[in-house]
Amino acid sequence: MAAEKADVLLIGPPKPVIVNGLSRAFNLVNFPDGKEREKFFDERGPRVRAMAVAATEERVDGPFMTRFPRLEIISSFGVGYDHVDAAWAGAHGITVTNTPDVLTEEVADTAMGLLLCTVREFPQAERYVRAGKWPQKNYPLSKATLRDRTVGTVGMGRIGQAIARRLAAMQVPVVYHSRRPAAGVPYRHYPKLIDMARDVDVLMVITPGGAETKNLINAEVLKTLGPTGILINMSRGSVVDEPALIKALQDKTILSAGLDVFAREPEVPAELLAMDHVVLFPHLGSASVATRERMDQLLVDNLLAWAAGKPPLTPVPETPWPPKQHKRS
Ligand code: 8YV
Repeated sequence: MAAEKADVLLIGPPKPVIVNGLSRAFNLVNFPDGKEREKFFDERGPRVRAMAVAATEERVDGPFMTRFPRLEIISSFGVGYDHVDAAWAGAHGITVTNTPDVLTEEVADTAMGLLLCTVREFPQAERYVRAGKWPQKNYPLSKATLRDRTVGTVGMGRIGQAIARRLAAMQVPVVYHSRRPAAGVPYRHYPKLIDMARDVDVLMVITPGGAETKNLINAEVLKTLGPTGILINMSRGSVVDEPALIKALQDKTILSAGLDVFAREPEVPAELLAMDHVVLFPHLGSASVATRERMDQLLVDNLLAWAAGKPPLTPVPETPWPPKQHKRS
Protein backbone atom coordinates (compact mmCIF):
# COMPACT_ATOMS: atom_id res chain seq x y z
CA MET A 1 0.00 0.00 0.00
CA ALA A 2 1.34 3.44 -0.92
CA ALA A 3 2.23 5.61 2.07
CA GLU A 4 -0.32 8.28 2.86
CA LYS A 5 0.67 11.70 1.51
CA ALA A 6 1.53 14.18 4.26
CA ASP A 7 -0.37 17.46 4.56
CA VAL A 8 1.95 20.37 3.78
CA LEU A 9 0.68 23.85 4.55
CA LEU A 10 1.65 26.46 1.96
CA ILE A 11 1.99 29.95 3.37
CA GLY A 12 2.51 32.54 0.65
CA PRO A 13 2.04 32.76 -3.09
CA PRO A 14 1.41 29.54 -5.07
CA LYS A 15 4.51 29.84 -7.24
CA PRO A 16 4.74 27.23 -10.03
CA VAL A 17 8.05 25.64 -8.94
CA ILE A 18 6.70 25.20 -5.40
CA VAL A 19 3.21 24.01 -6.33
CA ASN A 20 4.42 21.63 -9.05
CA GLY A 21 7.30 20.36 -6.96
CA LEU A 22 5.22 19.65 -3.87
CA SER A 23 1.88 18.52 -5.31
CA ARG A 24 3.22 15.17 -6.48
CA ALA A 25 4.51 14.11 -3.07
CA PHE A 26 2.15 15.91 -0.66
CA ASN A 27 -1.37 17.12 -0.06
CA LEU A 28 -0.67 20.77 -0.51
CA VAL A 29 -2.96 22.82 1.72
CA ASN A 30 -3.43 26.57 1.21
CA PHE A 31 -3.54 28.82 4.25
CA PRO A 32 -6.87 30.67 4.37
CA ASP A 33 -7.29 34.39 5.09
CA GLY A 34 -8.18 36.06 8.39
CA LYS A 35 -11.69 34.95 9.39
CA GLU A 36 -11.34 31.36 8.19
CA ARG A 37 -8.23 30.70 10.21
CA GLU A 38 -9.64 29.61 13.59
CA LYS A 39 -11.74 26.95 11.87
CA PHE A 40 -8.69 25.92 9.83
CA PHE A 41 -6.47 25.56 12.92
CA ASP A 42 -9.09 23.33 14.57
CA GLU A 43 -9.98 21.20 11.57
CA ARG A 44 -6.78 20.94 9.48
CA GLY A 45 -4.11 21.99 12.00
CA PRO A 46 -3.75 18.54 13.62
CA ARG A 47 -3.02 16.92 10.23
CA VAL A 48 -0.33 19.34 9.06
CA ARG A 49 3.15 17.79 9.31
CA ALA A 50 5.15 20.28 7.28
CA MET A 51 5.06 23.89 6.14
CA ALA A 52 6.29 25.58 3.01
CA VAL A 53 6.73 29.22 3.99
CA ALA A 54 7.09 31.26 0.83
CA ALA A 55 6.22 34.64 2.34
CA THR A 56 7.94 36.57 5.08
CA GLU A 57 4.85 38.57 6.16
CA GLU A 58 3.44 35.72 8.28
CA ARG A 59 5.11 35.38 11.69
CA VAL A 60 5.77 31.71 12.36
CA ASP A 61 6.27 31.92 16.12
CA GLY A 62 5.72 29.59 19.09
CA PRO A 63 1.97 30.25 19.50
CA PHE A 64 1.48 29.74 15.76
CA MET A 65 3.46 26.47 15.62
CA THR A 66 1.56 25.21 18.66
CA ARG A 67 -1.58 25.15 16.50
CA PHE A 68 0.04 22.32 14.51
CA PRO A 69 0.77 19.53 17.02
CA ARG A 70 2.22 17.15 14.39
CA LEU A 71 4.46 19.73 12.74
CA GLU A 72 7.93 18.33 11.96
CA ILE A 73 9.52 20.67 9.44
CA ILE A 74 9.25 24.25 8.19
CA SER A 75 10.85 24.86 4.81
CA SER A 76 11.24 28.60 4.50
CA PHE A 77 11.96 30.63 1.36
CA GLY A 78 14.89 33.04 1.54
CA VAL A 79 18.21 32.94 3.31
CA GLY A 80 16.85 35.20 6.07
CA TYR A 81 14.39 33.51 8.39
CA ASP A 82 13.76 36.15 11.05
CA HIS A 83 10.00 35.63 10.47
CA VAL A 84 10.37 32.10 11.92
CA ASP A 85 11.16 31.52 15.60
CA ALA A 86 13.81 28.92 14.84
CA ALA A 87 15.02 28.74 18.45
CA TRP A 88 11.50 27.79 19.58
CA ALA A 89 11.25 25.28 16.74
CA GLY A 90 14.61 23.74 17.66
CA ALA A 91 13.60 23.43 21.31
CA HIS A 92 10.41 21.63 20.24
CA GLY A 93 11.87 19.15 17.78
CA ILE A 94 10.80 21.02 14.64
CA THR A 95 13.35 21.39 11.85
CA VAL A 96 13.64 24.71 10.01
CA THR A 97 15.33 25.01 6.62
CA ASN A 98 16.15 28.12 4.56
CA THR A 99 17.50 28.68 1.04
CA PRO A 100 21.15 29.78 1.33
CA ASP A 101 23.93 29.54 -1.29
CA VAL A 102 21.68 29.60 -4.38
CA LEU A 103 21.26 33.37 -3.95
CA THR A 104 24.69 34.35 -2.63
CA GLU A 105 26.23 35.70 -5.83
CA GLU A 106 22.98 37.38 -6.96
CA VAL A 107 22.62 39.30 -3.70
CA ALA A 108 26.31 40.27 -3.83
CA ASP A 109 25.78 41.57 -7.39
CA THR A 110 22.84 43.66 -6.20
CA ALA A 111 24.90 44.98 -3.30
CA MET A 112 27.58 46.18 -5.72
CA GLY A 113 24.93 47.79 -7.93
CA LEU A 114 23.39 49.61 -4.99
CA LEU A 115 26.81 50.68 -3.70
CA LEU A 116 27.88 52.10 -7.05
CA CYS A 117 24.50 53.77 -7.59
CA THR A 118 24.75 55.45 -4.21
CA VAL A 119 28.38 56.50 -4.33
CA ARG A 120 28.33 57.73 -7.95
CA GLU A 121 24.68 58.95 -8.08
CA PHE A 122 23.85 56.86 -11.18
CA PRO A 123 20.04 56.82 -10.68
CA GLN A 124 20.04 60.61 -10.22
CA ALA A 125 22.16 61.02 -13.37
CA GLU A 126 19.81 58.74 -15.32
CA ARG A 127 16.82 60.81 -14.17
CA TYR A 128 18.71 63.91 -15.32
CA VAL A 129 19.05 62.55 -18.86
CA ARG A 130 15.36 61.57 -19.02
CA ALA A 131 14.35 65.01 -17.79
CA GLY A 132 16.08 66.47 -20.87
CA LYS A 133 18.54 68.49 -18.80
CA TRP A 134 21.82 67.27 -20.37
CA PRO A 135 21.80 69.62 -23.42
CA GLN A 136 21.69 72.61 -21.05
CA LYS A 137 24.41 71.48 -18.69
CA ASN A 138 26.47 68.40 -17.82
CA TYR A 139 25.34 66.42 -14.80
CA PRO A 140 27.48 67.59 -11.85
CA LEU A 141 30.48 65.48 -10.89
CA SER A 142 29.61 63.00 -8.16
CA LYS A 143 30.56 64.22 -4.70
CA ALA A 144 31.82 60.77 -3.76
CA THR A 145 34.04 58.15 -5.36
CA LEU A 146 34.74 54.55 -4.45
CA ARG A 147 38.40 55.16 -5.23
CA ASP A 148 39.26 56.64 -1.85
CA ARG A 149 36.89 54.61 0.32
CA THR A 150 37.22 51.70 2.68
CA VAL A 151 34.13 49.55 3.03
CA GLY A 152 33.25 48.02 6.38
CA THR A 153 30.83 45.14 6.09
CA VAL A 154 28.54 44.50 9.05
CA GLY A 155 28.43 40.71 8.84
CA MET A 156 30.87 38.40 7.04
CA GLY A 157 28.80 35.33 6.22
CA ARG A 158 28.48 33.79 2.78
CA ILE A 159 27.01 36.90 1.15
CA GLY A 160 29.36 39.23 3.04
CA GLN A 161 32.31 37.23 1.69
CA ALA A 162 30.92 37.34 -1.87
CA ILE A 163 30.62 41.14 -1.56
CA ALA A 164 34.14 41.40 -0.11
CA ARG A 165 35.56 39.37 -3.05
CA ARG A 166 33.95 41.79 -5.49
CA LEU A 167 35.27 44.81 -3.60
CA ALA A 168 38.77 43.31 -3.48
CA ALA A 169 38.66 42.81 -7.27
CA MET A 170 37.71 46.49 -7.56
CA GLN A 171 40.72 47.45 -5.41
CA VAL A 172 38.52 48.70 -2.57
CA PRO A 173 39.89 47.94 0.91
CA VAL A 174 37.49 45.84 3.03
CA VAL A 175 37.23 45.38 6.79
CA TYR A 176 34.37 43.85 8.76
CA HIS A 177 32.51 43.67 12.03
CA SER A 178 30.82 40.53 13.33
CA ARG A 179 30.47 39.03 16.77
CA ARG A 180 33.21 36.51 16.09
CA PRO A 181 35.96 36.61 13.43
CA ALA A 182 34.98 34.62 10.34
CA ALA A 183 37.21 31.64 9.66
CA GLY A 184 39.60 31.90 6.71
CA VAL A 185 38.94 35.47 5.60
CA PRO A 186 41.86 37.84 5.07
CA TYR A 187 40.14 41.09 6.09
CA ARG A 188 40.63 42.95 9.35
CA HIS A 189 38.02 42.08 11.97
CA TYR A 190 36.57 44.71 14.33
CA PRO A 191 34.99 43.24 17.48
CA LYS A 192 33.26 46.62 18.03
CA LEU A 193 31.03 48.16 15.35
CA ILE A 194 31.63 51.68 16.64
CA ASP A 195 35.40 51.32 16.13
CA MET A 196 34.85 50.18 12.56
CA ALA A 197 32.38 53.02 11.89
CA ARG A 198 35.14 55.45 12.92
CA ASP A 199 37.64 53.98 10.44
CA VAL A 200 35.53 53.39 7.30
CA ASP A 201 33.71 55.51 4.71
CA VAL A 202 30.98 53.00 3.82
CA LEU A 203 29.02 50.69 6.08
CA MET A 204 27.65 47.73 4.11
CA VAL A 205 25.04 45.95 6.23
CA ILE A 206 24.72 42.25 5.41
CA THR A 207 24.03 40.62 8.76
CA PRO A 208 20.91 38.55 9.56
CA GLY A 209 17.85 40.36 10.90
CA GLY A 210 16.06 39.45 14.14
CA ALA A 211 16.18 40.43 17.81
CA GLU A 212 19.98 40.22 18.11
CA THR A 213 20.65 42.82 15.42
CA LYS A 214 17.63 45.10 15.94
CA ASN A 215 18.62 48.77 15.54
CA LEU A 216 22.33 47.82 15.48
CA ILE A 217 22.89 50.80 13.18
CA ASN A 218 21.76 53.57 15.54
CA ALA A 219 22.27 57.33 15.83
CA GLU A 220 25.65 56.90 17.51
CA VAL A 221 26.99 54.60 14.78
CA LEU A 222 25.77 57.02 12.08
CA LYS A 223 27.34 60.01 13.84
CA THR A 224 30.61 58.10 14.09
CA LEU A 225 30.47 57.17 10.40
CA GLY A 226 30.44 60.91 9.81
CA PRO A 227 29.54 63.51 7.17
CA THR A 228 31.25 61.79 4.23
CA GLY A 229 29.90 58.37 5.25
CA ILE A 230 27.53 56.21 3.22
CA LEU A 231 25.26 53.49 4.58
CA ILE A 232 24.20 50.56 2.39
CA ASN A 233 21.59 48.17 3.81
CA MET A 234 21.18 44.81 2.09
CA SER A 235 19.97 42.81 5.08
CA ARG A 236 16.73 43.69 6.90
CA GLY A 237 15.14 47.04 7.71
CA SER A 238 15.10 46.06 11.38
CA VAL A 239 18.91 46.26 11.59
CA VAL A 240 18.81 50.03 11.08
CA ASP A 241 17.06 52.49 13.40
CA GLU A 242 15.06 54.02 10.52
CA PRO A 243 14.00 57.28 12.26
CA ALA A 244 17.64 57.82 13.34
CA LEU A 245 18.79 57.22 9.75
CA ILE A 246 16.23 59.68 8.37
CA LYS A 247 17.40 62.31 10.86
CA ALA A 248 21.07 61.62 10.04
CA LEU A 249 20.34 62.08 6.32
CA GLN A 250 18.28 65.24 6.89
CA ASP A 251 20.94 66.77 9.17
CA LYS A 252 23.78 65.68 6.85
CA THR A 253 25.28 63.68 9.71
CA ILE A 254 26.09 61.18 6.92
CA LEU A 255 26.39 61.84 3.18
CA SER A 256 23.89 59.35 1.80
CA ALA A 257 22.39 55.89 1.93
CA GLY A 258 21.48 53.07 -0.41
CA LEU A 259 18.63 50.95 0.92
CA ASP A 260 17.30 47.66 -0.41
CA VAL A 261 15.27 46.95 2.72
CA PHE A 262 12.98 48.92 5.04
CA ALA A 263 11.40 48.58 8.46
CA ARG A 264 7.82 48.13 7.15
CA GLU A 265 8.02 46.88 3.58
CA PRO A 266 6.57 47.70 1.14
CA GLU A 267 6.10 51.04 2.88
CA VAL A 268 8.96 53.46 2.41
CA PRO A 269 8.93 56.51 4.71
CA ALA A 270 7.85 59.69 2.92
CA GLU A 271 10.95 61.46 4.26
CA LEU A 272 13.19 59.03 2.36
CA LEU A 273 11.10 59.30 -0.83
CA ALA A 274 11.52 63.06 -0.66
CA MET A 275 15.34 62.88 -0.57
CA ASP A 276 17.16 62.98 -3.87
CA HIS A 277 20.49 61.95 -2.39
CA VAL A 278 19.43 58.46 -1.29
CA VAL A 279 18.98 55.42 -3.51
CA LEU A 280 15.97 53.21 -2.80
CA PHE A 281 15.51 49.67 -4.13
CA PRO A 282 12.30 47.60 -3.61
CA HIS A 283 14.03 44.63 -1.86
CA LEU A 284 15.78 43.42 -5.01
CA GLY A 285 18.62 41.42 -3.44
CA SER A 286 17.83 38.03 -4.97
CA ALA A 287 15.07 39.20 -7.29
CA SER A 288 15.78 37.63 -10.67
CA VAL A 289 13.56 34.95 -12.19
CA ALA A 290 16.38 32.39 -12.26
CA THR A 291 17.59 32.91 -8.69
CA ARG A 292 14.09 33.01 -7.24
CA GLU A 293 13.34 29.70 -9.02
CA ARG A 294 16.47 28.16 -7.50
CA MET A 295 15.30 29.31 -4.08
CA ASP A 296 11.82 27.85 -4.71
CA GLN A 297 13.41 24.57 -5.81
CA LEU A 298 15.57 24.36 -2.68
CA LEU A 299 12.47 24.94 -0.54
CA VAL A 300 10.85 22.00 -2.37
CA ASP A 301 13.96 19.79 -2.18
CA ASN A 302 14.21 20.20 1.59
CA LEU A 303 10.66 18.87 1.96
CA LEU A 304 11.25 16.03 -0.49
CA ALA A 305 14.35 14.99 1.47
CA TRP A 306 12.32 15.01 4.69
CA ALA A 307 9.56 12.92 3.07
CA ALA A 308 12.18 10.39 1.93
CA GLY A 309 13.50 10.11 5.48
CA LYS A 310 16.77 11.83 4.52
CA PRO A 311 18.46 14.71 6.37
CA PRO A 312 17.27 18.15 5.26
CA LEU A 313 19.63 19.81 2.77
CA THR A 314 19.93 23.20 4.45
CA PRO A 315 18.79 23.18 8.08
CA VAL A 316 19.36 26.43 9.99
CA PRO A 317 21.87 26.33 12.88
CA GLU A 318 19.15 26.59 15.56
CA THR A 319 17.63 23.29 14.44
CA PRO A 320 20.43 20.77 13.95
CA TRP A 321 19.60 17.44 12.38
CA PRO A 322 18.43 15.02 13.70
CA PRO A 323 16.03 16.97 15.96
CA LYS A 324 16.44 16.45 19.71
CA GLN A 325 12.86 15.34 20.39
CA HIS A 326 9.39 15.57 18.90
CA LYS A 327 7.24 16.04 21.98
CA ARG A 328 5.47 19.35 22.43
CA SER A 329 3.54 20.54 25.43
C1 8YV B 1 13.65 37.53 -0.31
C2 8YV B 1 15.68 37.79 1.11
O1 8YV B 1 13.20 38.60 -1.04
O2 8YV B 1 16.56 35.62 1.05
C3 8YV B 1 16.28 36.59 1.73
O3 8YV B 1 16.50 36.61 2.94
O4 8YV B 1 15.68 38.83 1.68
C4 8YV B 1 15.11 37.75 -0.24
O5 8YV B 1 15.79 36.91 -1.05
C5 8YV B 1 12.92 37.51 0.99
O6 8YV B 1 13.00 36.24 1.54
C6 8YV B 1 11.49 37.98 0.87
O7 8YV B 1 10.76 37.22 -0.02
